[in-house]
Amino acid sequence: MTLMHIITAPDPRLKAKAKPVETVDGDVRKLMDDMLETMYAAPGIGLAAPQVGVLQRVIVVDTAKEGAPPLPLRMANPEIIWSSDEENEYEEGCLSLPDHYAAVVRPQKVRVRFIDHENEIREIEADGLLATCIQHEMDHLDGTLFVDHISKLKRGMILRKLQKTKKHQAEAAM
Ligand code: GNR
Ligand code: NI
Repeated sequence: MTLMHIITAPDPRLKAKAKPVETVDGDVRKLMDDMLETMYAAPGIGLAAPQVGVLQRVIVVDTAKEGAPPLPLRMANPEIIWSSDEENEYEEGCLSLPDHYAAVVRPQKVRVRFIDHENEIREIEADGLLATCIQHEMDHLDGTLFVDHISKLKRGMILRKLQKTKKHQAEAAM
């Protein structure tokens, strides 16, 4: 198991489109496990491969409540094959936009098809926070961040603050 470095905005890798996985082999399985370890350590409830600099269509998610047994999900090439008309608003955060939060509206339920860690095709129906989290992670695979779903004004505020934080951190490290 290896802890990976999580990239923060602005970074061109967070805006790129990730490539489909051909087969979930040992290398992809190790990536999934390293991403889960990195996600739990952060801590976060989801992580997409581009956030650790890997431009492959791989996400991991665990929305189990604190103290409850973990429910890790490992997905390659996830696709939304159905989404509800009913919508839901959540206050979203992102490990690549640290310390910034905004309300995002998305479908309340989604049906997702993906390849699991054993290279089997699977489908699940997700609701509530799990549905939000899967959609947030899948956005990362197409270079979309939660701030791309909010007003231009709010997005600009968050991205400018992050750029400033990064500059200060770089100066402090010199
Ligand atoms: O840890 C995370 N929390 C979260 C809260 C609300 C909606 C989405 C998320 S995902 C985020 C981790 C992350 O950045 N995944 O890409
Ligand atoms: Ni994110």
